[in-house]
Amino acid sequence: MQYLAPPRRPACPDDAVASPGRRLCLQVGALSAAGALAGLTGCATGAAAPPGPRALPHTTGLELPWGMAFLPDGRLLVTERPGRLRLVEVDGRLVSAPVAGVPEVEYRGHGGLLDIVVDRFFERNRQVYLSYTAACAGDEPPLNCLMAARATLSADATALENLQPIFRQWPPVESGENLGGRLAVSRDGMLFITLGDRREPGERVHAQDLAYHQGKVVRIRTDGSVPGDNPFVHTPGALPEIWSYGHRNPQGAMLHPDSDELWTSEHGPFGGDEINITRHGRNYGWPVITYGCEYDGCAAIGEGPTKAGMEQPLTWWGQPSIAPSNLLLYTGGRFPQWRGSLFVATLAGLALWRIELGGSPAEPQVLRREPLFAELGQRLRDVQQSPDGGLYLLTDGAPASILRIEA
Ligand SMILES: [Ca+2]
Repeated sequence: MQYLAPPRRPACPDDAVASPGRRLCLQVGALSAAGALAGLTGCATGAAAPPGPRALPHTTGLELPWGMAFLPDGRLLVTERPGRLRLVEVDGRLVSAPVAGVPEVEYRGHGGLLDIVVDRFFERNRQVYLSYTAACAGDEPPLNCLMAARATLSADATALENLQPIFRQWPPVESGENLGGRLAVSRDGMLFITLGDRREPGERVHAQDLAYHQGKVVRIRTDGSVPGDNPFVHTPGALPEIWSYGHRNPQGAMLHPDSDELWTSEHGPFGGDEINITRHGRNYGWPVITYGCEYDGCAAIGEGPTKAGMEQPLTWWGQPSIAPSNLLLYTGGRFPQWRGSLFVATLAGLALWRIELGGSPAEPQVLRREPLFAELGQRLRDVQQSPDGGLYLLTDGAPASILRIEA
């Protein structure tokens, strides 16, 4: 069983301090300008699981999954990047036939079928939203776009019906990396879509250019129309879907359960992964400011870590990068000790980070951070809360699994 395999060991920084109780090492970094605790890096050193909740197999046999979403009845929809949507029964059984009617995707680089979210009024409208990359222009070189579509899940949950694209990235690009691609729906019916900078050095500057969707978070209504209160609808030359800009690869997104504000997690460069409270019209700095450096040789990027008019992250991670894939604020009753904690699933970090928050939803403070389930040694693609307050992890790769956290 792959989830019980011995852990791989990420490199520990030389100046790491061992914490025997948790068999972890922590490197304390800087305080951010906002005063939030930042720059902590954790790495697993031991094999034994610490006491506390355990991760148990729930579903096995997935291939390159990317996103998962609970239906109100406790079943799960899971995307597989090659272009399949899978249904998981409440008991964890994977329905063998994929859900029919998914959009045609371009499965290349990091692309393919990416995220899925369920409408807040799913019980009334059976509406779901998908993100994916599609061939959208040119044969040589082939160009792709990040897309979003809405569809109705059939009454027997075997097919998507009335599939309708509602967002297409502009302009089309050749790169298949740093896609972003995460979706989140707010209580007031707005769909947020994250878009990465597409990685190429010539592309990253577009994160600061409002004529490009790259390096942005966009906000549309669930029918694809642009809300009139988006920040740049009256800015000449700006794409009206843009909500926030200056992002590198924001691959995680959630609406805060109390404030309904958008929070995102972002893959930074080497040692610059971030959590941001992602607000109307704000500039999150990339590639002008960052706490990280180039992956190749750690050359400096931009102008340093801060600049007037650019937002600071709520919290960030130093070297080595944890590579955050998605985030979730836990509100369930199954794990009372974790109520109100922010969970961040990580790929390279091989752990689920738990962040204790103080302050208010509008002005939160990071009180403490700890990596959990590092003993699994698993790259994690997603973390979600079930309707009955359970906590579930989606592993990466092929074969991949859904893990159920049990007290
Ligand atoms: Ca930033």
